[in-house]
Amino acid sequence: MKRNPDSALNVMGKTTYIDDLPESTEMLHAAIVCSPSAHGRYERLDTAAALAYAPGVRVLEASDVPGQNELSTSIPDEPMLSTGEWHFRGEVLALVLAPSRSVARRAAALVKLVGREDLPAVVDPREAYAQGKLIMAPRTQRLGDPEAAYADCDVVVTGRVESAGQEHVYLETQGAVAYPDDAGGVRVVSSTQSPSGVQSIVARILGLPMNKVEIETRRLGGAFGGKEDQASGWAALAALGAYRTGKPVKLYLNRRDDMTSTGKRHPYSSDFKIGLKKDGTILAFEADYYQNAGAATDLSPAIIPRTLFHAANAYHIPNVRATGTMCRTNLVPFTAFRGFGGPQGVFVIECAIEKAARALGVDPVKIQRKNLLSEGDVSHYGMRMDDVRATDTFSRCMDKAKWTELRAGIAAYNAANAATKRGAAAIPICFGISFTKIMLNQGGALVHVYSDGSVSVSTGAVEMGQGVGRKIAVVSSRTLGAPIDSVRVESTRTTTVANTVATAASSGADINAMAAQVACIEIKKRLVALAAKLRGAAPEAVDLRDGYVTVGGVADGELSFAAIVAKAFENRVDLSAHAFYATPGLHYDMKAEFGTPFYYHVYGCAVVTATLDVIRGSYRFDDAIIVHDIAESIDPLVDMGQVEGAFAQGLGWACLEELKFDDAGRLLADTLSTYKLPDAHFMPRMDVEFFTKPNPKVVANSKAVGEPPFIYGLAGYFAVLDALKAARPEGPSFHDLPMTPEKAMLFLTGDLGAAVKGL
Ligand code: LUZ
Ligand code: MOS
Repeated sequence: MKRNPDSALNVMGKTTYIDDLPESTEMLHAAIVCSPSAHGRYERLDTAAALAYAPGVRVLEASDVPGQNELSTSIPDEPMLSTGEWHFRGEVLALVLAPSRSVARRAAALVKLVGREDLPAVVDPREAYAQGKLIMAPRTQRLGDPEAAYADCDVVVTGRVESAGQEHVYLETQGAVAYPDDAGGVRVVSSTQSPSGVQSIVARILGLPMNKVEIETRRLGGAFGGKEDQASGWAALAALGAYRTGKPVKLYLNRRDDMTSTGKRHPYSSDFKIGLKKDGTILAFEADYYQNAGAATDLSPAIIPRTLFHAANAYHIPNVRATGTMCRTNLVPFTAFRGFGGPQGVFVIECAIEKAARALGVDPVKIQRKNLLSEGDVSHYGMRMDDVRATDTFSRCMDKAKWTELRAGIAAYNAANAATKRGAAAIPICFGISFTKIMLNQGGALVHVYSDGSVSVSTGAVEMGQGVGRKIAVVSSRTLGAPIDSVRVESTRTTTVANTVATAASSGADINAMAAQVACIEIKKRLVALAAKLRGAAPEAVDLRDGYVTVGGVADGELSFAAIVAKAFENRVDLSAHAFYATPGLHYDMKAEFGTPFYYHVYGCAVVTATLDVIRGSYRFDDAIIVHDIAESIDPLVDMGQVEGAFAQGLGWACLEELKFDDAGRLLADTLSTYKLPDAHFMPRMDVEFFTKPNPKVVANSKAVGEPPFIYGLAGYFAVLDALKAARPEGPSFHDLPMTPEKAMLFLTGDLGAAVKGL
């Protein structure tokens, strides 16, 4: 298999992003004026000093918005430009335009707030809950009767779980360039996962019909969910600038502005109660998730149900209650991030199992194995689980890790060593594939075959380094029988494929490669019919494969793909096709919280081992063994990159990255020198094996890959916790992610109580 040609460009630094687009001399550069605290108001802005700073400076405020000054796609609570009250630190109050970026930034620093008054701020979700500050009413999913089931349990354990947020740290920060057009519209090149989403927001802000707004997305330097919803504001600000000045406007955040003003993974604070039989069978589980939604609705109402759907992870539990509450605080509006609330949900049940295992005096793996989903189980949201791969992947992973010997080896090591301790943990996964909002599970494609046999494929998919373009090219090439090198996947534009959804929910390839395939099948049918006519053969005997027409299975050397295409053009055959795909079989009753919200699930298991320095609290990860349910891989190198990258990002969230806000709502880790990311030294040796049973539901028998393996990172948390318990068996279970060396040390010295809530 050839390599994805994008990889070479990425590795050599030759890929171009928005900031690499050629700039014209008339282009204006934008800088933002941000709110100075978590909550407050002002009477007006004093822009005199900014305007006087240099010729050509302009300041745009809410009153300059010709349309509706609103970014939200649900509850209207997120003005693009503040109208006098701000609700989080980093909210945009004004846009400053200038002939150069540095002038714009310096002028922005001169904008003053007149009549500033700070107001009380809430940063803690439970406090917001106590004050009744909710985004929407809580949601609850139930199965059976947990309250009644506890009576039949031998052990019942309760606990509290904290998980911190996570910064996306996409390599390319948020940005856009907007160009006015002579018909009163705009064209915007945006770093977004959702060009159509940006199109509708820009149209709303400018008060234009959508056909006067074109969005183009070439490729992104990463997104991870951060540009699913939150690219719109930056694109709309640039568009407003272009609309008001008649000049192209570039808005590109620097890293600190990006870290301050854009949403991240939601922090959660949760309570659980779990009841088990002595043999480890889980009879009942309850959880209350307090989601720190931040200051605006954003995607929180879509993220909460995914937390609930993943409340039981890969386990069948007969009695479940899971309640999710979206708490409104004065932090930046939190948003989509790889896993979309799922990892936060999985962490809670895994903490409950860890604590229950302690109470029962057994290895958590015993409880995990005992309760894995089986074929035909009905989940707590009413979905009948089929093609279940929980036990297959779990057992394979345990075998590869030689779990029994591993445990015995660790016990022997820990008995012989006082200064270092080893630990190990496993995490099975079961991740639902489909947008939880059913409407979003649709996509389109437009395929042109040019008269020389080269192929142009457009879809709604956005390439963000994840390789979706490669997968679409492979599927299109295979379907058409055209050589892979003749297929070009185009930039994503609202004028080629309309009304698309964000490339998100791991479904980019599932939806868009499928749509491309449908379009390619249509074109191929026409080419095959023509070839059959030319060769006097029955159409059933004719095919197009590996660059040639075949008749009766034999390649026709004179009818290469390009040759039959040339003939088609001569014969006035349409060489273009548009197609549409909508994921079948999805339905969900939001009132009853019951249905089939997912097309299928992705399974897998990870085992991680760690060695802890008992004096310092520092640790290193030794090995990660992963068995991942990839089904038939469209491109194994792309998929391997996704699994390894997701695991690294998950391990960073679970152990290393500390998104720390102070009590006044100020982000303390707002640069890459204070926010620590995983690097090659942090990562363990990785042994990733693909579980390759085909998935006939999806294009090329494949499975979605982007998000599920993120959750494997949680195994790192529990591996370190396992080592900590070996060092200090009388210490409490503590469930407060990330497991930083600082927390590990406080645990070892017995001083954790002050640092961890709910101990
Ligand atoms: N976005 C979304 C997502 O709107 N709905 C989802 O279910 C989802 N899941 C994962 C990532 N993004
Ligand atoms: Mo998303 S968290 O952009 O799939």
